[in-house]
Amino acid sequence: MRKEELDFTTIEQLEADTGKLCEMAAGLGAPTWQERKEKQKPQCKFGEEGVCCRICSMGPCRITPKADRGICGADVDTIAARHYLRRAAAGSAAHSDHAREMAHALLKSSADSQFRIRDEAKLLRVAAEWGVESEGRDVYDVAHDVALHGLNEFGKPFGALDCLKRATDERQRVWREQEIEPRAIDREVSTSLHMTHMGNTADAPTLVRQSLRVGMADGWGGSMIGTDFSDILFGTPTARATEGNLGVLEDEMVNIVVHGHDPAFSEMMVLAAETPEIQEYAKSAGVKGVNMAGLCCTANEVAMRHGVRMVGNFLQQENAVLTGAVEMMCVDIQCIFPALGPLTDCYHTIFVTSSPVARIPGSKYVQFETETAFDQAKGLVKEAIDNYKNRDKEKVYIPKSKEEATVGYPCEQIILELDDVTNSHEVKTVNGATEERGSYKPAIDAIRAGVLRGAVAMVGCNNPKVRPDYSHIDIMRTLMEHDILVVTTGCAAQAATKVGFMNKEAKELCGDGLKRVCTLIGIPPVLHMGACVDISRMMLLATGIAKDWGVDITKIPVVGCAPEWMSEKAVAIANYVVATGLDVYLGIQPQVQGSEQMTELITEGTRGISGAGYIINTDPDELVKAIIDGIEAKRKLLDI
Ligand code: SF4
Ligand code: MSK
Repeated sequence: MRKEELDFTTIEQLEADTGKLCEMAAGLGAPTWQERKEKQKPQCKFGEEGVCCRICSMGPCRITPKADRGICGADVDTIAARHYLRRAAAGSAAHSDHAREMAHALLKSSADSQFRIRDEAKLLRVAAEWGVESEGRDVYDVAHDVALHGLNEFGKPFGALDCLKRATDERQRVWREQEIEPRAIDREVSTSLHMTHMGNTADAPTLVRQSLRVGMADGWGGSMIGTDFSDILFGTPTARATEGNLGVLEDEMVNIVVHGHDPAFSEMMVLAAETPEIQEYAKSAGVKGVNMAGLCCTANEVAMRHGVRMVGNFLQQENAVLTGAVEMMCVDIQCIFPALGPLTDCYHTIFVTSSPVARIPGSKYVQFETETAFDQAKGLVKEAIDNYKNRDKEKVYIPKSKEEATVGYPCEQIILELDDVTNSHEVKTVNGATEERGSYKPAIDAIRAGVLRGAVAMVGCNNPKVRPDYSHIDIMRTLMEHDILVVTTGCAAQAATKVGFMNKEAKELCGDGLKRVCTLIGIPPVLHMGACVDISRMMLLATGIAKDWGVDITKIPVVGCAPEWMSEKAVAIANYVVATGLDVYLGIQPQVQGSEQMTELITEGTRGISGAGYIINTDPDELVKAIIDGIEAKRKLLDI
């Protein structure tokens, strides 16, 4: 197929679909974020610039031309830095608490339940790495010890996180010497909150250093453990076909949307819907079947492991309900609009919350427990089937737009794809465990030769401060044209799906070099690596490339980019990516620009600590130009 023949969905089509849904919603009096955003204008400039402090009840204090300090004497730099660290700590806490849940699920795993070991090789690899004996033992005894070891990483009193040993020696040295090596995960979160308590650290550079450390507790702690344990329990993802966008909802089927982040809940829903019992139930209710669809990062999890189709990303969560065709929306944790309560009241949609961490008014609360999860899931699917008869045809509008995608490229899959081309696969035994590892050398050779210029980890959310999805799409397209491979997670990944960038035919949109690589290996030019918790996979990918290349990670032409980020988790992520040694290009301001010192610290100051920093530009065209220039500058330093 030639470029001119490609007929992928455009951003204008996506916006037209949203426009039509919002118009119908207005007719029904259904509230939307677009309407609420208008009512929030103008947004508070003090908050925007990070110069407002509410840390103690002598405040709130704001820095203005007439007041250069808060009541306690905190200046603008202290105030901006404290709030920045608090956001990073909250993000780290969120990802890591998710991981803790996965550890508890692993601790309860058994051969006769749905929480069983699906990737034994990975379990044994982690066991060997952590010194958990596996020789001659029952696999579940090993799994439970690995889970306990993981749980200990949250609160161990001494030492640093074990996953740090996966990094290059050089990185480990930098982290140690710069004192950003995270100790226990919970300790870094607690210390961050303690440091920012009224009357403690006022020194902005120290607070920025701790932001890196608490970010590291997420990326090389909570997130990394969460990803490993999900793979062990539900299987390490492999490349598979799926589809994405609102058009995956079915007019004549029961639509259930799973939304959030924790795969434990969504996995059970997907497995339940596939049982003969549920299929029979649907038939007896006179419906054609159950159509499970994912939203936000839960979508990434179930798409990569089951091929479940993805209905959309963060700012599309209301759109799914507005179609009037969703019988049930089941959520777990994070990125869930409280607005879904009043919104689902306007439709027949049953809104189910499942976690004590995310209780939302207007929802039906079903507390999910590992022991009863599968039966609870079957009960919910049956309830959704029963609800199909309540669908009001007058309210239904399902946009047609959807695109095919190939998803599921964790490091293991990338290595396999490269092996298939070069036959460099080797099987080694490390500490008693079988380690199958090829090498990133073919990709490195392509970068050295200039066929590929480099790679960008595109991550992050949507944010109504910018045209939703536009920055993701615009930047990815330009990178592809410039022979830069994109690996992506989270809501950025779904933006790519919606416009066909994860379709293998999208190679036609690329420069000659990237097109050649995609054709040879048989991959799309945008590789799907998972949910936002899986950005830890990206750190291991960059580490693997640096190790196989034999250079420090700061030197490889690989960078991170979050053009539409919004959450506190994104602040934690940006910090650990920078601490890992990769520059991060941001399209949304991190709300510290009221402080010149903080602006300097996060863009330049961190370079003296980890060798990387932020590059911030809210214009996507200028941001992508900066990324390309940054990659070319790294190539020049490597003399390639
Ligand atoms: Fe105001 Fe200081 Fe209290 Fe912040 S900590 S609210 S600046 S008095
Ligand atoms: S869901 S954190 S909006 S990526 Fe992970 Fe999307 Fe950002 Fe939530």
